[in-house]
Amino acid sequence: MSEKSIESFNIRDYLREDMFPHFLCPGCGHGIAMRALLWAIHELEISNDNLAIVSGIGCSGRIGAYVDANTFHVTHGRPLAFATGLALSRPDLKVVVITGDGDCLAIGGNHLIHACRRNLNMTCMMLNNEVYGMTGGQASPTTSATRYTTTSPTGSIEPVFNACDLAAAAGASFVGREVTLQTPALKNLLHQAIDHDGFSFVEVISDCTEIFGRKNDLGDSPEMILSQKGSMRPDSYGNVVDEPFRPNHMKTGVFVETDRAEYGAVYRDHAKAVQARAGA
Ligand SMILES: Cc1ncc(C[n+]2csc(CCOP(=O)(O)OP(=O)(O)O)c2C)c(N)n1
Ligand SMILES: [Mg+2]
Repeated sequence: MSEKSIESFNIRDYLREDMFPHFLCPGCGHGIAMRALLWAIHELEISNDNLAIVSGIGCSGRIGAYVDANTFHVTHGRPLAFATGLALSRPDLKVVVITGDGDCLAIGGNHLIHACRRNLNMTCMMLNNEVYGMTGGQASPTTSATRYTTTSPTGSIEPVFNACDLAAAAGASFVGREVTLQTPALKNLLHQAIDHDGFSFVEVISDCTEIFGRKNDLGDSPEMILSQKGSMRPDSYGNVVDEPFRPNHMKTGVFVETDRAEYGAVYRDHAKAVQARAGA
């Protein structure tokens, strides 16, 4: 596939301008993730007609509404289930799921593990802001220990999911993580994920300034986004990390890239074989 240059990328070509102004809070990282996604789509020369975006409920899920493509805003936790039917029946489409840490790992956690297990051709971009942003800031499966949320007013004491480890263990054939601070790296990761044949899972470390950052004294958007630099492992960025370094055991980059039978192809071959048997 040929790749287009950044100079030719005009994000407006990919947006529904009549949906603006958008509803995201100032400083929300989700918009950066949307830009990186559309930049990757541009590089891959995927036309609006061939792109299907399926999203669940949440600030993350709302992103889909701004993209000028085939978009489906479905029930909370269910975008992977909906996308499974879509990708199976329309293998000609590039299916991208946009979901949040709550949507994907809490109510939708079961769908995630089975999507990873099946390995159907689609990309799942999970925006991890450590919180249920849209509903006012409840704790999610990725809320770090000691963080204050509306459901952990004295500090969260729950262990967290490592979403990438979970996806890898469940069988996803492509798994990666990136932070919004490193937008070109995020674009490259999404490019690889969308190009991958099979189920690809990308965790984006985003930030929720208003609902989460404010409660936890994490500063404004620049402080929150810059802190991503210090919280990743130094080896993710060639050992160059600003001090003070706060290790949180998270790495960025591609963790899994394997060649495994794609479920849609297996399904179509199986259907043909069954039909041939029935006809014989
Ligand atoms: C069945 C159902 N349960 C609960 C809700 C309420 N609800 C809407 S969004 C959301 C959580 C969203 O959090 P996340 O997926 O992390 O997205 P964010 O807003 O943080 O981007 C919840 C619980 C709902 N809409 N439907
Ligand atoms: Mg969230």
